Amino acid sequence: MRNTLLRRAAALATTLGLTTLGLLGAGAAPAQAARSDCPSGYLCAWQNDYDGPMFKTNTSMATLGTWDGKLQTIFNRTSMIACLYEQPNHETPGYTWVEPDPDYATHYGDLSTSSIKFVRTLRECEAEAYPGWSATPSPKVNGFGDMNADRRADIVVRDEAGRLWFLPGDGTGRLIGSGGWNAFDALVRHGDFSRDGREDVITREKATGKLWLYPGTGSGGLGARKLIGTGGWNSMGRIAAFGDLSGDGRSDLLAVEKSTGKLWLYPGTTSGGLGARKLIGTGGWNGMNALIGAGDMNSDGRADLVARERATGKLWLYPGTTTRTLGARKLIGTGGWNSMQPILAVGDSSGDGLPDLEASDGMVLWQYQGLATGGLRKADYNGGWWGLEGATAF
Ligand SMILES: [Ca+2]
Ligand SMILES: [Ca+2]
Ligand SMILES: [Ca+2]
Repeated sequence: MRNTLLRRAAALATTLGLTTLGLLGAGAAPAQAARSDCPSGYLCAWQNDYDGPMFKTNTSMATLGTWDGKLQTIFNRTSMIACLYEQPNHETPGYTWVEPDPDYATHYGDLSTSSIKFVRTLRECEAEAYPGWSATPSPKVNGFGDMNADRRADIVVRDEAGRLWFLPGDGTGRLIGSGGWNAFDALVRHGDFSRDGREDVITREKATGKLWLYPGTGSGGLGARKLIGTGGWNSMGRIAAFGDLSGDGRSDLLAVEKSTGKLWLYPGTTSGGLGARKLIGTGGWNGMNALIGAGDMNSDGRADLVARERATGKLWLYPGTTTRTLGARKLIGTGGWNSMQPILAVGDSSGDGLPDLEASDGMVLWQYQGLATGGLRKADYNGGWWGLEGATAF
């Protein structure tokens, strides 16, 4: 009651233009004192405009008790997105959300909130942080794109909050990186750089231009990282972990040089590092806005590259050759591919032993079945892919 009276005095003082504490007297609260009562790290709410008792919580709540249906003015001083559900137990449909904001509250008119959940990414108000992903087991053991040797093609997703998720292809997901992965502006995999028979992940650190190798553990997780590029990798545009093009049984990395549009091959070495680079594309590669290590798409035993042409939206297959270069390109997508994001090459998801491509139209992930000739056939629906604009999949 005392607080309420002080607030009314403060509000009156504001109306009268008497806004200094001195005029109000010692201990008096300034106007809108109730808002400042909301501690950092909490979501606070009032039934009216900062008037009356204040609700506060810093944990998700399945029911709100006496506050059920009474949260009108919301002040989210947590670091999380608050999902506000019309039903108890975070049931949908019927929810809205309030982004974290240390300074400003949000007003709602007739919202009837009955439960609250705090999440890191908006998608989690009604789904998992990661997309659904289902792959048919391949006849090939330890095939391209299979990080945990269960014959299913796997996907790794970095969510908007910087967490890393492993998707084994059975519809589930598992957290393999608890945070900080937003420090990287390139995340690629495919190929075994650490020479233990398991597929690895390579990342480029945005702030330093360093290149890191995260060795796959064989169960979908990643081991202790190793520095494989001490700096300067920011001068490269797109990079792609590719498979073995140099023909020595080790995996190689491809990178496009921003200033020249040249495509370079960085061969993997016996020590798990990268050797002296070799020019394999003399120019024009800045015109490609996706570079995808796709595995052996044309069934000749050598790893191939898929690239998307920015100007046309076409998808091209660049076959690996016996001379350790890229051969004459072949058109495998006649257009429209610029609207697909991401385009993923994660191995054989259709179960016929041939590598496939996956591409999202922003709502669902479509399977483009790889044909033995290197071509593609739009085949199947592979999972929901909405609300992931801020995510990176590879
Ligand atoms: Ca797998
Ligand atoms: Ca090939
Ligand atoms: Ca296939």
